Amino acid sequence: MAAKIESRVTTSHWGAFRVLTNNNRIIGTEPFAADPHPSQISETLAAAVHHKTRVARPSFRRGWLAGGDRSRALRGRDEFVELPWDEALDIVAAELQRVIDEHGNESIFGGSYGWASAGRFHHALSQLHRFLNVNGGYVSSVASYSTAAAQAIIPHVFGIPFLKLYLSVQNTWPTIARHTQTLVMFGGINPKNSQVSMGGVTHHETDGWFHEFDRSGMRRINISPQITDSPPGSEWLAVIPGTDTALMLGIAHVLETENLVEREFLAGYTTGYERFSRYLLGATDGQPKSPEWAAKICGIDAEAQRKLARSMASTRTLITVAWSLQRAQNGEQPYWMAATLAAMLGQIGLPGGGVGYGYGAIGAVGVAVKRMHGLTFPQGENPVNTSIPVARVADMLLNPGEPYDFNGERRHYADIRLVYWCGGNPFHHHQDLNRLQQAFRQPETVIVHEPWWTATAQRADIVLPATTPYEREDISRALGDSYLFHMPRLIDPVGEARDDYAIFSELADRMEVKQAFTEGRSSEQWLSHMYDEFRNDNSDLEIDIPDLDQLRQQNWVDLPLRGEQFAEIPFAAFRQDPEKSPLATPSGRIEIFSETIASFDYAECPGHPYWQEPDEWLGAEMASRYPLHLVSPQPGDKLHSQMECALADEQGLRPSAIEINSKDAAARGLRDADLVRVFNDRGACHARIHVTDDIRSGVVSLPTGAWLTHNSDGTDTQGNPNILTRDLGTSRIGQGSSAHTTLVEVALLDSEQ
Ligand SMILES: Nc1nc2c(c(=O)[nH]1)N[C@H]1C(S)=C(S)[C@@H](COP(=O)(O)OP(=O)(O)OC[C@H]3O[C@@H](n4cnc5c(=O)[nH]c(N)nc54)[C@H](O)[C@@H]3O)O[C@H]1N2
Ligand SMILES: Nc1nc2c(c(=O)[nH]1)N[C@H]1C(S)=C(S)[C@@H](COP(=O)(O)OP(=O)(O)OC[C@H]3O[C@@H](n4cnc5c(=O)[nH]c(N)nc54)[C@H](O)[C@@H]3O)O[C@H]1N2
Ligand SMILES: [Mo]
Repeated sequence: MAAKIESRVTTSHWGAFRVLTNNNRIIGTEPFAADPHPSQISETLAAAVHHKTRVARPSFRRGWLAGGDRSRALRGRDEFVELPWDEALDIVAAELQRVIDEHGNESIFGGSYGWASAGRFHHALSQLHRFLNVNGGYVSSVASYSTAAAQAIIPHVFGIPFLKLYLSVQNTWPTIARHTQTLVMFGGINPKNSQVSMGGVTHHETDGWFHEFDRSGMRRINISPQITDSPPGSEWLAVIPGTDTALMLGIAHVLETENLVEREFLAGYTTGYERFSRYLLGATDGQPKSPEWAAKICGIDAEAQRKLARSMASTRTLITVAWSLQRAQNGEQPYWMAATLAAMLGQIGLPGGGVGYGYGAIGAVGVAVKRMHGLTFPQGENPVNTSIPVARVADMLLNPGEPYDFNGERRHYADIRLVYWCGGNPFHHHQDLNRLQQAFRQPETVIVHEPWWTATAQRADIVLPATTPYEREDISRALGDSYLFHMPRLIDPVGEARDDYAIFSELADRMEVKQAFTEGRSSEQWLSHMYDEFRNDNSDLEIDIPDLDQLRQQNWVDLPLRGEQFAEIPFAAFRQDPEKSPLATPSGRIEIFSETIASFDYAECPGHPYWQEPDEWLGAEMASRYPLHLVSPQPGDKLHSQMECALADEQGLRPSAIEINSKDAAARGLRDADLVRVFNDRGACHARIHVTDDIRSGVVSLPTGAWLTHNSDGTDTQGNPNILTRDLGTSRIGQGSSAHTTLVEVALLDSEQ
């Protein structure tokens, strides 16, 4: 009997869509009608959910089961043995208990960074954290791969946590459309990226706003190695990667020497400009940061800098900075320098002026929306208070007990014996993956919950099959979005997959902490509980939030929370009266010089914004061997490495395409679609050449997201840029990922390689 086709709406980090099911299978998807620019990412959903790379049953690495030193060196090369769930859970519970008893909870790493899925209850990281918390805690991680350097520097400068600043203290799209005359975009504003947002984005608006900007006659300057980082209609200044701070200093020098600086603003609202300007003018180091000086570094000619500086000073100007700029060595500096430049222009606190961070990076930035209290699954308290900056994971595993510096603190790495990962794919996301592979061979046990045999699952000892969001009921509510979604269970779990919550409940039972973990609630009871709390917490908003049964019936609701009436002008109160509404910095002002940072005594970050040559850039000595700068942006056709299996099946899509300028291609005898080897001293991967003049000469671009697959000589055959990137903290301030600081060479692939 052919069952009839059913169609329900669900949501995801890339937005809502309709899912067609038949006979317990997903057979296709359709766009969500109310979305003006729906994402194409879900087109691969049916293929991915039922893909042969789904983890079917609990799987154990053979060498690990054999005991002894557990042949750790075989991780990633060994076979897996499948076991029934009950036996598997017994083994996992016993192993966790053993490690806790023998080495204590400080030997468990549960940071488990990753985007997991959009539903709020079945959020894999929250589930893992709660489970480890009721078992005595774990070593955690702080900040994110996305914005770690920004999260460290912004509070020193503005006295506001970066997450709050980028979501709530920025000009919104309607204000920008109405007031901004010059939009200066460092790293562009790319609708390809704002396709996604943590927890979802239902209205994809970025393209629409750029049409609006066209109508208002706004002048837009895209300062980026790739013209495609901004929608068409912008001027392009093709900056050399990693040199934006020098360019900003060049512009600042013009403002200062041509007396275009708003001195009153600097005097009333900032601290430390005098000390910074001594550096700017060369009094401290004998080197004025003139446009001529900057031009030699950043590749943008001095006259263009002068013209830009003058027009920034004479019009309402918004400086925007992409998150990518701080994912680089000394990535704190362009963020601080952009704030300083905006302060010199004196437009902070005026509508459509000042500085903004991360427009286009995710859909939630710039949306005029009334904020609500969130919908969260409580993680409980972590009795262990040791954490690492998130991107220092390989450093930690390779250097137990060793000291490191972080934002003014001296810390020590824990001695990790067991790694537990749920909802992330470090063998896609971390830098220098050959080094990570070494690091992952250190602990005694690596446990992963995953729906798919990702690069990380393949390198674990124990892999427990997790459901995808389409196989369980959930609720979603995202920051910056006005929608609430019920996410129905659309199909039964694939293979023997179980929900993370079900897995942890069973483990908690075996470890005698079931009551503490579940509080006696089933998944359904947790959903009602969380949802009731959410409604209560938001009762003061005086809007109609349906009850859970109504939401189940309706599938979704658009709450009256979005619109121009919710647009607030950032720093308006501070501008109005800096005495009455001071910033939460030590001085109460915007800190162009920070005594706090100066007191850390870090050579790479004195007390003011500062240009320092990165170790790898086109001006480095190393560029004689590796003359191409690699940028590794987010992939346009998917979210990170999710559903990669379905794309990898498509003809001609793997290895991934690397963009190269036509001059650089010609110099190497490369033509479109050629297969190449991309390499440096850290590793090599294959890629497919895409020749274009949309990228600056000297720069190549290879997006993230391929599942690392080593061939016999250690080359990645899929095109994952992280086999090439460098695993070094941005600086001792942020200790973030510095993926964009990477030099490589590209050569035609010989048939033997
Ligand atoms: N070179 C370079 N590297 C980068 C970046 C860069 O710009 N350049 N960007 C970095 C940034 S900003 C980020 S955020 C990271 C992203 O890196 P990740 O967040 O690690 O990437 P994802 O592919 O989203 O990984 C999520 C994983 O969770 C799994 N998953 C989904 N739902 C569930 C679930 O319910 N349960 C369980 N157990 N698992 C689930 C998915 O299958 C997937 O494997 O990459 C970083 N890496
Ligand atoms: N479709 C899709 N969208 C995504 C994601 C995804 O996986 N897929 N991931 C999301 C996540 S987790 C994050 S954190 C955001 C990240 O958002 P961003 O950090 O803004 O995005 P990226 O794509 O890493 O980089 C944007 C551009 O920065 C430019 N760039 C690199 N280095 C430099 C530099 O030194 N100077 C200048 N001026 N430009 C430079 C590159 O040309 C690159 O294309 O994207 C989010 N959006
Ligand atoms: Mo990110």
